[in-house]
Amino acid sequence: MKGRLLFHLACICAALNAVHVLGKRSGGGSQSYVIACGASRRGTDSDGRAWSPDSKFLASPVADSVPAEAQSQDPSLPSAVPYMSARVFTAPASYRFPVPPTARLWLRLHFYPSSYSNLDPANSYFAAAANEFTLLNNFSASITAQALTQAYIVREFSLPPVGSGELNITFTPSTAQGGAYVFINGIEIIRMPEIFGPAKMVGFGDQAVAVDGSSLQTLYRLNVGGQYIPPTNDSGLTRTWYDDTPYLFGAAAGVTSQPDGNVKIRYSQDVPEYIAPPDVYSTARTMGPDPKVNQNYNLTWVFQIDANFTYIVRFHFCDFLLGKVNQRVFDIFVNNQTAQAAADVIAWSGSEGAPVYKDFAVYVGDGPGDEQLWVALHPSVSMQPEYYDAILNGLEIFKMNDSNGNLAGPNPVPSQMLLHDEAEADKKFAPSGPSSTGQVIGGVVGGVLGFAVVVSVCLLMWHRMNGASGMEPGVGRWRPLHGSSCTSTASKSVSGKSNNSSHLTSLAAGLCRHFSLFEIKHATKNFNESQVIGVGGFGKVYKGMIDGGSTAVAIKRSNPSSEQGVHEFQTEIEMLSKLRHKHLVSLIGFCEEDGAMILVYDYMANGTLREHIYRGDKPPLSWKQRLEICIGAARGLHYLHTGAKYTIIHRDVKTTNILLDDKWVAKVSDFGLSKTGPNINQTHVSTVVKGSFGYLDPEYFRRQQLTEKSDVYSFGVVLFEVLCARPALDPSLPKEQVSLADWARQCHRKGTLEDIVDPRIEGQASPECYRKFADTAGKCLADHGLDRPSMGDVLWNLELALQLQENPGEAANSIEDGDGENRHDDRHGAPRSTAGGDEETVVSGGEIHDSNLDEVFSQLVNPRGR
Ligand SMILES: *[C@@H]1O[C@H](CO)[C@@H](O)[C@H](O)[C@H]1NC(C)=O
Ligand SMILES: *[C@@H]1O[C@H](CO)[C@@H](O)[C@H](O)[C@H]1NC(C)=O
Ligand SMILES: *[C@@H]1O[C@H](CO)[C@@H](O)[C@H](O)[C@H]1NC(C)=O
Ligand SMILES: *[C@@H]1O[C@H](CO)[C@@H](O)[C@H](O)[C@H]1NC(C)=O
Ligand SMILES: *[C@@H]1O[C@H](CO)[C@@H](O)[C@H](O)[C@H]1NC(C)=O
Ligand SMILES: *[C@@H]1O[C@H](CO)[C@@H](O)[C@H](O)[C@H]1NC(C)=O
Ligand SMILES: *[C@@H]1O[C@H](CO)[C@@H](O)[C@H](O)[C@H]1NC(C)=O
Ligand SMILES: *[C@@H]1O[C@H](CO)[C@@H](O)[C@H](O)[C@H]1NC(C)=O
Ligand SMILES: *[C@@H]1O[C@H](CO)[C@@H](O)[C@H](O)[C@H]1NC(C)=O
Ligand SMILES: *[C@@H]1O[C@H](CO)[C@@H](O)[C@H](O)[C@H]1NC(C)=O
Ligand SMILES: CC(=O)N[C@H]1CO[C@H](CO)[C@@H](O)[C@@H]1O
Repeated sequence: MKGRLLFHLACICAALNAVHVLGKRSGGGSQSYVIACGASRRGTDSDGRAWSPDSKFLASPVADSVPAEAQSQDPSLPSAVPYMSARVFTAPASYRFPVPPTARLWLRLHFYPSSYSNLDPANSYFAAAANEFTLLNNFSASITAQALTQAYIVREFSLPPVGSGELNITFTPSTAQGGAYVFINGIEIIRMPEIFGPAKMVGFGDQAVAVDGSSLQTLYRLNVGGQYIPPTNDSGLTRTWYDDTPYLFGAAAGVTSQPDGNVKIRYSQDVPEYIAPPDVYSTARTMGPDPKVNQNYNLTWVFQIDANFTYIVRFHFCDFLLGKVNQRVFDIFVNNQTAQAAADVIAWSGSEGAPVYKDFAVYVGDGPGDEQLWVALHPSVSMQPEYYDAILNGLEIFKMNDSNGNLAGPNPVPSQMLLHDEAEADKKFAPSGPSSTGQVIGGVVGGVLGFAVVVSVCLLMWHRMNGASGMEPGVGRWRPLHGSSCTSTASKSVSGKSNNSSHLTSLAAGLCRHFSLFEIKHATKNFNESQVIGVGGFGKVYKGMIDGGSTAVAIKRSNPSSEQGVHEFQTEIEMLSKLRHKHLVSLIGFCEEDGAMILVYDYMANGTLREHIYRGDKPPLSWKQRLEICIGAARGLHYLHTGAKYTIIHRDVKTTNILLDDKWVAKVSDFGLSKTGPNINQTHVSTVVKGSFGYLDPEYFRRQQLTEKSDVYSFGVVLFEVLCARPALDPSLPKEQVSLADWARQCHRKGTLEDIVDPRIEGQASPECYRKFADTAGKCLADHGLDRPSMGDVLWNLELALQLQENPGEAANSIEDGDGENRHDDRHGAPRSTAGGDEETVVSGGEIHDSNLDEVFSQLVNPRGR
């Protein structure tokens, strides 16, 4: 099914492992269950944690249950276990687990909506109950995952002690929907200490709500002012803590702080370590240094929640900066009511570095605006503290079961825009009624992570392509960007809810993630120079950490004033969102708030190819590594030229646009200058000359006619750069050597090329391999595009070179056979004797903007007059 297949084309976002599980320190022991449903044998997940098969816990007899395998594996799944197997029920069915009768339990349910046994995930609606508690009702994992733009969902519940010692988890397909069925991928049952006590009811004086007999669902768990904490770093309860920034309201975000050096968090009997790990208490958000500013604003977080439930809001505090009473006193508001006046952390905890937590309960009814929970802090001016400031270290929000023992809320409503995009691509999801509010309730993992948006790339692209008649590049295909409507809080962008973005947003948001400017600033430490990893014509590239510091990304920020930048920004989003290939850099998302034009990419740990060849203090790459990198880059370019519906010409192939990931896989980047190539009736695209000096195809330069052979030329320069370890243009050298392209070609012709080969790889290349490589590079630099090989030919020859390197004798004969005749790919094997066919084309009147151009041009165009 197309939709499923395309699922995999979705942005490859963070391979965030939200589902690390039981920490080694957990006291769970034999009373914990970690079950992979539908699995036939024990399996291990990516953390090395063992998941057992579920069959022996099924309450027999279960005639209507089948184990099933997911038909496809989404790239953002943290691990095949437990998500790739499932148990499917078409009738009510139960699991039974013997449990300790006096202990509170975590129950985590894992769902990966995919096609099991050819069933459509969109038809799966079901209820889940744990003994007398209803956990889920009319639950659609598919809709929920879609709304949260996640591939999989984890729901975390905390159940009160089960007196009978037997936990009965029952799944029931919804009868309201025809053909409904249940699927479940994983179940965890983990013993936990009783961490809940009575919680003060906000707005009811000292009245408290007892939590002991109730079940709770974790909605949010934040390490305020700090970073993502994986379950393995939790203090034994395998919880996941997230960064709070997506939930901050408004522009006033306060400041984050950490203790100087190693302040030891002093746990006590009242606040033992399992309440929250040291990482939570040792980072905080405060309001900032200016008392006047602080008096005039509230430090505020906003959360999406379900109406008609009571919520427990747990505040974690630990002051490691101030140590005296009445230095920092503040009021705590929950849903605009005073939950606590004159909170003084030191007065509560007794000393600096001692943690303390406070629980408040609030009932959220069914009025307008009641799907939100507001949490705010403000200095207690009336107490006249030494500093007008507030502090918060951690925040947890739990939903309590209602008086019927129910915890289930409605399915979230995916944004209309997403639905529209998806419906166009694949009629799989029917829009589910009107929605303006769209309550997006994350599970504990849920609301927090913005995963790959699961939409169809290709059909969308088709629509666009079909809509764009003719192939005049860049004309009328994009409307100008507006300063953008994206002034919403970051949480909206995380849940993919903004519904009125510019044209670009609505197209591209369906394809990848939309970041708020705030998220980007947070990720880059407010565009701190220390984060800069590159500078290009487009602007600066920063390294950033997103998703609470768990994922490294490269953030490219354009210069907002440049008109050309806007166009290239659009081009790049358009190009990249259509293209997915192992050897092309993946776009994760973008931000276009407040005129900012920011692109977020996969972070390439090993930087540019150039810095590994020269101009870097990196250890030199071996010959074979270089060859493999060239092959990877050639593959990426070959895909650009032939893999998409239209030829795409990169136009700026160079060693700084070939990036290397942590496994040394080469990825072509920077599509800002790309153009779609000529259609069948044209042989070239006329255009203003762009590109980088030293790599520019002289034919393109002369005639301003762009063909994919211009990329081949530039790639030839790259090949020589790799071989000789010197820049494409080096003005410090004698005149005839300035241009690598000219010099290398000359040397190659004279047979002296070996003299300029990088001495650090001397002796590493077999003679046959070296010759093949040099010949291929030389051919790429042919004066006339038609005399140059296609990218497919280049790729093939480089692969041959690699073979010759590895098996010098064996492949020798196949060279001559293979080279000229045996291979012709359909589009590029055209006989080369048809040269001259494009002579009649008129040179277009593109202007050359660069004032230095003539000077450089004279260096570039060689005197032999090609
Ligand atoms: C489990 O609970 C369901 C629903 O509450 C009930 O129908 C079923 O009989 C129970 N099964 C066992 C084995 O207790
Ligand atoms: C988890 O803990 C380990 C060991 O203390 C530490 O090296 C690692 O950085 C921590 N990871 C995170 C995400 O905090
Ligand atoms: C909340 O409860 C009221 C009264 O029982 C009911 O009318 C309303 O439909 C409920 N709202 C939701 C969202 O369940
Ligand atoms: C709290 O107040 C803000 C405005 O200050 C308002 O927008 C919001 O809806 C209020 N929240 C609740 C839950 O009443
Ligand atoms: C802070 O929030 C409270 C409760 O919503 C509100 O009464 C107060 O006016 C707010 N203060 C500021 C400065 O916004
Ligand atoms: C949650 O359910 C239990 C058992 O049905 C019940 O005793 C308790 O009062 C419920 N909690 C709330 C807050 O209604
Ligand atoms: C079940 O959920 C779907 C999707 O949210 C909704 O359209 C439908 O009305 C719900 N059915 C019932 C019986 O609540
Ligand atoms: C979406 O649009 C509706 C009106 O069409 C508006 O009421 C709502 O606030 C918008 N939501 C967002 C997040 O912009
Ligand atoms: C979206 O924004 C545009 C201009 O910013 C406005 O004219 C239009 O009414 C908005 N649409 C909705 C549904 O809010
Ligand atoms: C190519 O030219 C032919 C004849 O002029 C025309 O019918 C056809 O539509 C053109 N194809 C494209 C892709 O422009
Ligand atoms: C030179 C360099 O940055 N090398 C890194 C390439 O990537 C691997 C894996 O991340 C690192 O271990 C190297 O240090």
